[in-house]
Amino acid sequence: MFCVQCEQTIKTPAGNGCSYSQGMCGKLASTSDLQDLLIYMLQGVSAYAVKAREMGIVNGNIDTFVPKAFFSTLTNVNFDDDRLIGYAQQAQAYREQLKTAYEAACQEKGIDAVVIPAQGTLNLAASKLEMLEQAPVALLNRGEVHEDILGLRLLCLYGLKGAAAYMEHARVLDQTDADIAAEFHQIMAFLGEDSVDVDKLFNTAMQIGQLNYRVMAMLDTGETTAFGHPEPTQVNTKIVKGKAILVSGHDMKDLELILQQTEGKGINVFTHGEMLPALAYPAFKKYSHLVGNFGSAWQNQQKEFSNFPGAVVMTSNCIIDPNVGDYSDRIFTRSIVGWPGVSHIEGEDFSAVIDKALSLEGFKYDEIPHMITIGFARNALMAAAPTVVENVKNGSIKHFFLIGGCDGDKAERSYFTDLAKSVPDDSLILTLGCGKYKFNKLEFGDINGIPRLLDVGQCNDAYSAIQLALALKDVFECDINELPLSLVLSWFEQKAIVVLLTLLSLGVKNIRTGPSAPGFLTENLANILEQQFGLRTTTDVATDLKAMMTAA
Ligand code: FS2
Ligand code: SF4
Repeated sequence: MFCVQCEQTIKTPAGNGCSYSQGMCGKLASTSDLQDLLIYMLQGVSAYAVKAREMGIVNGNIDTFVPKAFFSTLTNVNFDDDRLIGYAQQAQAYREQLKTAYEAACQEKGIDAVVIPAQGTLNLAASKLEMLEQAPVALLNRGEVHEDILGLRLLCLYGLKGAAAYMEHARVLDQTDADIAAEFHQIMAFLGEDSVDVDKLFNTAMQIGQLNYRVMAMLDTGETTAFGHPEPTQVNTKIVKGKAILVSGHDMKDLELILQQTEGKGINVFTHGEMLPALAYPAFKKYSHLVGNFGSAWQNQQKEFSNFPGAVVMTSNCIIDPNVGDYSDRIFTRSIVGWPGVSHIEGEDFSAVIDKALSLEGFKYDEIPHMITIGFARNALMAAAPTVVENVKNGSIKHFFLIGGCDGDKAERSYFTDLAKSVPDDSLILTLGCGKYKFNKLEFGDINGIPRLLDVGQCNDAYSAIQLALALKDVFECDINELPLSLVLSWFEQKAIVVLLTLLSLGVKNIRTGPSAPGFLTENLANILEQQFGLRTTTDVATDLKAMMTAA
């Protein structure tokens, strides 16, 4: 086992990465090895997808499958070995399908077909035990490789995982793009070649950032087309009496299906974690039984789900061991999410969830509501932009902070709460991702009617924040890095990595990330990123705040 993709990875003096019998997230060595084997097989599919495209052969199902299956290897997504094996077997079948079609097309045109080695030829063994014996060939730290090269390869691979996840979120909303799929396959295949070319790997990291910008735009189109543009909305964060379903993750299509199927059934639906922003979309406002948000970010789910007297649906990341909190019989997984022994729902029928919720007690009383305001995505930000600009010009707003990303359970993450509380009163705070739960229930007041805390949405809604920054840059006729804007990103998993790559590829400088540097970034790589982009790790609030305000 070797996995170093998330913030909670095991760091040792001998080298970083979870590499024993189990990762810090609970991922077993066997699951990790199967995930690496799956990635290896997917790289074989992509390599043949690239070759097939050269012959004019494009297969939409395969274009969809590869990022979706890749998504299952992100942190806290799929811990179910049988499902991972199923994806790997499907990958092999798709690879052979593409290979056959490609070779036939070559023969027809009288050209020699290229034979893809390694990922293009490995055949999966019949049993899980034998597959695990094959796995060393696919380990991400395979071979003798300089740590900087390995770090760069992992930066690319983990970044591409984040982009793959957003591709799948967009695909669920009927948004696909053949050019994006082609580029995705090309990068996936390249990463399978174990390149030692530093420049090429570095450029690929930037290419992944650019690709993800287009993916996030596509996802934004999917969400706003399906559900309208988020509007500033007051959301109750306290419990409401009655039977209950809790919907977590990023997939709002699932939330819609659940709301439709629970209408008139006497069940209240709550959002959790990254589903909170859904409450701001016009399409969901017609459902009076969508009553608010319950709980906070993913790392608190074992305690919060234990206290939730209803059914829970995980539509995407982040899931952690449901057996710890003793709710494994009332949690359901969807899409690429998996936990062994937990009910998984395929298709569009949520009656198992509804039946479970009806069989449970539900909340016995109402709590006094506590309202928070959300819904400052692209359109709402743009609508507010003229007033914001006026307030910048008259000196009422002096600085913007983007404090967002992932949440996590390390104590050092109080940094983000302290930072939000400490920014000067004449500053606005934009936030996004589940990192917002570190401060989104606090009162920040307003500046001449503009709320000081603007919740932009899910982690992928970084796209909206980028649109605001680009609009402000145009209004003030300056470079994006000359705006009085400081970005502080809390990172945990691979979606945050790709959002960071997107920002870097757009030329955004001086971003701070925390609470610690990724385990796969060596000192050399961190230095290069600091020199080229001013990228640095957070230190302490007072020092960072002073530096950010001085730089403005
Ligand atoms: Fe939070 Fe987890 Fe959004 Fe990340 S719910 S850390 O996957 O994607 O952010
Ligand atoms: Fe370790 Fe994170 Fe990988 Fe889990 S996802 S095995 S905690 S690095």
